[in-house]
Amino acid sequence: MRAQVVIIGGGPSGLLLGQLLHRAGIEAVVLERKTRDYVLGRVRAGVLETGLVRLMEEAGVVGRLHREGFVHDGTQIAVGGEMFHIDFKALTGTPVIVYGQTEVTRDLYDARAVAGARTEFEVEHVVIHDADTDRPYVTYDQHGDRKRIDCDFIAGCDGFHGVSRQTIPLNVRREYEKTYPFGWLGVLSETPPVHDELIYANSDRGFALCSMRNAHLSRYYIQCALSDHPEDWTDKAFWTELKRRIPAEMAERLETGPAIEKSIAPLRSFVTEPMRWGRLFLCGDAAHIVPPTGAKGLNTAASDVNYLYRGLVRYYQDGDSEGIDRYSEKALLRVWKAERFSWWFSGLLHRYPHQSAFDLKMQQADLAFLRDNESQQRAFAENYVGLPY
Ligand code: RFL
Ligand code: PHB
Repeated sequence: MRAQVVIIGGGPSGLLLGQLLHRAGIEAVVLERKTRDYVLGRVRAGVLETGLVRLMEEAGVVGRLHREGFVHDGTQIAVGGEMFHIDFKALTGTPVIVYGQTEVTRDLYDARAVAGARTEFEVEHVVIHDADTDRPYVTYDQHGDRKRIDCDFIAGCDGFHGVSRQTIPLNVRREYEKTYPFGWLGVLSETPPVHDELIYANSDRGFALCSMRNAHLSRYYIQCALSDHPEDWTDKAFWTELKRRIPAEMAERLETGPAIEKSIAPLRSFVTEPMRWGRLFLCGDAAHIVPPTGAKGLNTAASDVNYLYRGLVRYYQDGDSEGIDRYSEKALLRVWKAERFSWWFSGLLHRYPHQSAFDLKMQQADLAFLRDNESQQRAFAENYVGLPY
């Protein structure tokens, strides 16, 4: 079998790229290791930059997002008992949209089904062959059969644990990594959000985040030890700890309820360079990871998709390979800025095991500068709403 592009991974990067290419008349097959329901069951990001929303518009998949997504003109930062507001709209003219990654993925799967585009689920042992030649192909097992797809290009959208990045030889690939000495314990609950904006909280007991999915569904996180397990945390213990980390006024207002999902994610910063090897292009978590502070993971995946999609369209429509030749360079320039912002914002809000009294003073001064200085707030807002593509 043949396709113009084989996309490995049916997460948000792979699906968005597939839908954009489909609209441009470029045929792409998506290979996904899990089932559709499994992919849709993963609770992850919740804040979309307008760049991602525009790509969803271009992909023709934006109806529900505009109806059900919440426009957020700013965010709250809590320090001890106090809160201050950063007004994205006033500082940058741009808001962000709160709409779950699960919903983005569901909309893209639905659009793929309507378009009749091919998605192969439950594929195993995906192997990329001859990516450094003009005739690459991909093999995989599905329900006991070994299959092969010949193609022009391969998009590695298979996340951090996928096969695509590993296919790039070690003497070509350079990896940069930082791990953090804590994780985030996340809870989803069918309760109204405590505030109409997100609250990022720095407290003596560690970081907390109050987020949401809609008017009846809240998402909360607290910094936890890497050795913790979700089962160690009863709902009661979670709510008690969250309340201690947010301003008293918010703690009083917080409505608690049973957790309908509870999970722990470790925090990591990671980048691989280059993001292209021959006819293989890496997109999203396959190439880079950010800590979730600042909600850049999904959004940075989308900016990669933007560059690759435009590069492929230029190649197929005009025979011009400049876009794909410069893909890695352009994507990485923006990736590193998102890495810097997520790393800085994580450092601003968390408690670290060996933080000295001096380190704490630096954190407090950094927070006070953000609270009091409009230029700093503007720089923050520009990064949060998303740097231009
Ligand atoms: P994904 O979403 O990991 O999707 C990759 C897809 O590839 C499939 N796959 C394979 N398919 C075929 N063959 C193989 N060999 C394969 N190996 C893997 C997988 O099953 C999967 O369906 O990557 P993508 O599309 O690049 O999207 C990136 C985003 O998902 C990611 O950046 C964010 O979700 C990161 N992230 C968060 N970002 C935020 O902005 N805010 C958050 O609150 C947030 N929470 C999270 C997160 C990531 C998490 N992970 C990865 C553990 C919470 C968690 C738990
Ligand atoms: C979320 O709603 O899951 C969320 C929001 C903002 C973040 C991270 C996660 O920075």
